[in-house]
Amino acid sequence: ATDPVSPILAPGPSEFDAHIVRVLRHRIGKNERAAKMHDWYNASIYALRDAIIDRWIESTHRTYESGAKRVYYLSMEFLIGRLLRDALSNMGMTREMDEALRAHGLDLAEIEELEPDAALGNGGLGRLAACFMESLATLDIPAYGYGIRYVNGMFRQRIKDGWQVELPETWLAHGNPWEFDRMECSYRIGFGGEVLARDDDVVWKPAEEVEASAVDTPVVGWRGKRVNTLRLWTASPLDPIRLDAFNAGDHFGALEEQVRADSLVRVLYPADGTPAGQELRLRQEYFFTAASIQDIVRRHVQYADDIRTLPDKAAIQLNDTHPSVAVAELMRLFIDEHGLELNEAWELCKKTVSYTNHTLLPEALESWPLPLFERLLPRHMQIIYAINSRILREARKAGCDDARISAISLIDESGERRVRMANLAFVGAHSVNGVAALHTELMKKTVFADLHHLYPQRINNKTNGVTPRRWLHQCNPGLTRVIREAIGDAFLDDAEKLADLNALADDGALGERVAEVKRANKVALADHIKQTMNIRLDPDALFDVQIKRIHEYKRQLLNLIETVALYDQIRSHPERDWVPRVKIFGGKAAPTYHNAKLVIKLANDIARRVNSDPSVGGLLKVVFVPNYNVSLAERIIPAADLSEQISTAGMEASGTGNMKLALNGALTIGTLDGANIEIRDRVGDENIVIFGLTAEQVAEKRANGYDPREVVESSLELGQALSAIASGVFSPDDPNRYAELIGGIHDHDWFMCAADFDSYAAAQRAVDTRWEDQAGWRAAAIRNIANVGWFSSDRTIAEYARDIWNVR
Ligand code: DL6
Repeated sequence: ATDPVSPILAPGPSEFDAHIVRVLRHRIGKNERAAKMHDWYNASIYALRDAIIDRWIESTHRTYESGAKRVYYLSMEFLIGRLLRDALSNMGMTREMDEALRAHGLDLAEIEELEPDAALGNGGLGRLAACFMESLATLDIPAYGYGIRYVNGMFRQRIKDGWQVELPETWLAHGNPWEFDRMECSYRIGFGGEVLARDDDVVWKPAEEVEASAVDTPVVGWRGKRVNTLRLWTASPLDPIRLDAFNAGDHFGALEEQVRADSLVRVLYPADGTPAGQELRLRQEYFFTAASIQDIVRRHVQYADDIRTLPDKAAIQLNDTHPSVAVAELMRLFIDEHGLELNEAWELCKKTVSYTNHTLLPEALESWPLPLFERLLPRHMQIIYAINSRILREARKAGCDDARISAISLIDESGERRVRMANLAFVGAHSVNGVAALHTELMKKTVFADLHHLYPQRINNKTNGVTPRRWLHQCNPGLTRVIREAIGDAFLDDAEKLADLNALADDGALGERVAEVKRANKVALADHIKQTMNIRLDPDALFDVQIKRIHEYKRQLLNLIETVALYDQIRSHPERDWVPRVKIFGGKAAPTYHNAKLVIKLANDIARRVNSDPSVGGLLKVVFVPNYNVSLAERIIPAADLSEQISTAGMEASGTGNMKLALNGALTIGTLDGANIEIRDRVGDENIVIFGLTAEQVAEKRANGYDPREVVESSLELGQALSAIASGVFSPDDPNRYAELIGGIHDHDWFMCAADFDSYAAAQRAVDTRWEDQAGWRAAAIRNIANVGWFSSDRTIAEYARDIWNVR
């Protein structure tokens, strides 16, 4: 373990070693002889934590003293991954820890491997929240992240006979040394019941209540300047056991309340195909949002006795629509608890709240059946009606016609009535942002066209970013060292300084060093895959990587079809000079998403066939790496040569994997979608491989209809690959397995796999040609590294701070 930076805060190694040993003895109750690896792991974290706590207390104190405005990031997901390496590196204590452990014959890298991934998120949205938390601390902005402490986060993916099987992820099984229970910080969260009018007041009498209690995790910024708090809520019943029922012999029934409370924080994304699943999800959203809003308001009134100054001291960012009930909850507290009038409350709410949209996919834009919402949150429903009447009157005044009014309404009246959470977030916020330039423009033209017409100033763009600490310094220490030697250390504090590499891009010696590091990372990944999957990979082959959630719009299927076409070509033309390729896939499918799970099976079916076919002579290998998570991403990304960012144009809001891979020197093959466009603008056309339809062309084809069969007939390669898959060449045990999946391409090709195939295949062959010129490839890789520093989440957060939150 090498520290990318020199130590800044650390005590000397022997002092730190002594501290670990003390912790081992007094907190864990063991001496060095009795300690097992896991005891050393806990002792290491507790010892490091002690240094962090001092910073944490100091940071909190500084915020109270200065009366600074705080940022509150409300997110249903925080995809954190492991924390030990991150915290050590940000505290500048990696070397001390390494030396201290070595004195006891222990290896820091092995200790790091014991840490489970905190997988409290699905994918990009949750990982973005984790990067933002780190950048907020790095930029010394006082901030809290608020979410749920799921007992079982994202499921563990096993691949059994090629199929995805979901198992619970038990990340808390051995405790969590990072967290601090704050039992004293708890709130009652109500559900159901009725709303009573008393004199001039309105009183909500919930039918049930649970207690939300805070569990805090410190978030260390780069160089340990500030430590912020990630506050996750856990749930407990007010009455843990009904003793009368227990004593009457109903032992399970007596614990019903405990089970009900547990279910709120049990899993990350309860399947919402059933009414019970939907209700649980809405309950989860309200539970964590209400606890967070109450905590924010409590903190404010404790130090400023005027609730009206809340917007001066608090900026509440809603990460997607999941916490948008915050608008109604904040209004409820303003009106019912603090006695404000509706108009004043509304103005304060808008000034305090802002909302980020992360998707245009209609199925991901949340709305709740009105009867469910009203039954669970009757007071909030009244408030939403009151807001709606205000908004719709405003719209009518502004000249909106009936069609526009019904699109703007917070209630969807088109079928079964539903509460539109995105509209609620939009009207209750002063800022609504998209996450990449194209996405933001499409928000204005599509899902929010009518709201944008009414409030033309509200939508703005904040292109996503990733933290360079985790996604360069920590995951790729070899490359970090080479860059430091080439351009010095300034980029460690300002990723845009990576641009200094541009002047050296054609320097052959630097190209060699970058290539050596890449090869070493590929060897390490190949070793890992050999050990875990027993597949042997050639580190000199081109490592072609598509790692992300499995979704039809992300088009893993297009990649697989092209893989099959390449396999055919290699077998038909063995005399050609094929570039050896390793196709690496990783990602999870939502448990109820049939086609996505079928794509995983297809990847595994193709892998089995191709990898055991001697006629490809090792020129092509296909690997589906199980249980893709943050830690695996940290292994795979530094080893990638080619980054697959091939979504149907207009459908990927931004992507952040695209940024991480380019930052680690992979060339992108991609469509003009999401942040790919901005990556192209920065790295230059010559250093990225773009193919396929544009978002406009996709929209035009969908609107005017197009005949995919015609396309398939006109492309020999595509036709052959599709019929091989559909006829069972890769699934001899069940020849019809993929007939329907491939039938969808022939019938409508909604995701434009056929439409983009020829262009994609040609782009892949252009990649081969580029690869043959290794010096050119290395120069392009360096230009990618040099020009994606702008995609640091420090830059993104600085923009939010300046344009949305109005914090320093
Ligand atoms: O903004 C973070 C991330 C984007 O990079 C991805 O392009 C986008 O798909 C993802 N959105 C979601 C939306 N889910 N919901 N709801 O995960 O956000």
